[in-house]
Amino acid sequence: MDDSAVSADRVRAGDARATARLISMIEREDPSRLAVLKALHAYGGKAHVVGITGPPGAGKSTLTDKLVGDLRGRGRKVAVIAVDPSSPFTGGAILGDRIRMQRHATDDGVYIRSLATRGHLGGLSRAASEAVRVLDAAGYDDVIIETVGVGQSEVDIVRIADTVVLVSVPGLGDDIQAIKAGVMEIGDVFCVNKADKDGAERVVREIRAMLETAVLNGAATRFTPLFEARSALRGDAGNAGGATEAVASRGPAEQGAFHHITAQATGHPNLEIPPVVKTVAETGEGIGPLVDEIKAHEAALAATGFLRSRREANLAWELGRGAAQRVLSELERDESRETLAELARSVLDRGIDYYDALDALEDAMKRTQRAATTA
Ligand SMILES: Nc1nc2c(ncn2[C@@H]2O[C@H](COP(=O)(O)OP(=O)(O)OP(=O)(O)O)[C@@H](O)[C@H]2O)c(=O)[nH]1
Ligand SMILES: [Mg+2]
Repeated sequence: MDDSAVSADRVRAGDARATARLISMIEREDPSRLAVLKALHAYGGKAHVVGITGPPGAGKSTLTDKLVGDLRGRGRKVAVIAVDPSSPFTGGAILGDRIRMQRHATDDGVYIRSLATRGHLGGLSRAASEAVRVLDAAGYDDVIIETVGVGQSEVDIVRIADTVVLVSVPGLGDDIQAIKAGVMEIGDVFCVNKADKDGAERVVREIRAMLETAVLNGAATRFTPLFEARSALRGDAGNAGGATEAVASRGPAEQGAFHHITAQATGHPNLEIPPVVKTVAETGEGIGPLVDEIKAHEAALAATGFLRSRREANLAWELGRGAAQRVLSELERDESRETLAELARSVLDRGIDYYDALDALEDAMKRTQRAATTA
């Protein structure tokens, strides 16, 4: 098959080769991908997009492999995108992932793919968004994106995923603490993997304590708006009620699976924090409960209407970034460079000031744009 044979129909019909080709076109920014992406647009928006992120070697790929197995058992079609910004095409990690996930290779309800780009800034993030849209339109019920790194990762998983699973492990040492405190705010579901190792219970306690503190301080976390939307739905004050309300007296059904009460660190018996799940990815221990929490989060997003709000905010952000990239590539054109140099000379010669130069540049770009649209 060559690229010209790649069509929306083929992708939607579950043709894995067409899907693979299309994602390769996305990786190398082939302009001919756009027609196919546009034709797929109408069919998207159904998949649950799950981000798996955490420090290198935390067991994200092993975990993802087990998640795939569990979700398949629930009758869902699953796609996985493994993003590796550091090792384009040749990375050992990617090879490892392929081998690790090989057992799904013959299952046509599973699609696994690593993603890399030639690496100008923002390229990988754009590619990841586009690949997610393709797999969504191709009919995968769950699209899992694995990204290495926490916070500083080039692919902003927080902007792509409906549900972010933040993976931690015991034994990372104290230097990771400072990083952890910040990244705690990006997770929806927290996973402590390698629970077979010493110190797992301590990591669980630390994470819960950090989450409790964040909630009590009214920190702007990723999960705060969902918690608020849910307590509004229930008609109570949730955590905003000073965490003193008798949440614990509600039955499990009312609380929902995604409802956690803890008194551990702070002594507030009814404080609600996100789930913290212990797993041993290698043996599959804890995977069922982890999937339950991921799915409960999806259900909570849907029930509160917050799924739509989150997607709207993400898309608005992505549109802004796309627009900025268009401006940047416009500025790279020879004509633009010449205009920039001319303006720079005028500023140096004290002809105009820096701000006049910026205004003049904006005008020049608008003129080019108008010329382009009327041409
Ligand atoms: N003891 C133990 N080892 C595990 C567990 N899960 C994964 N590992 C091991 O940890 C190592 C790293 O696992 P990966 O799944 O490749 O980790 P990763 O987070 O995907 O790594 P990168 O993608 O390179 O960041 C491998 O040797 C796994 O076998 C676990 O639950 N317990
Ligand atoms: Mg990995």
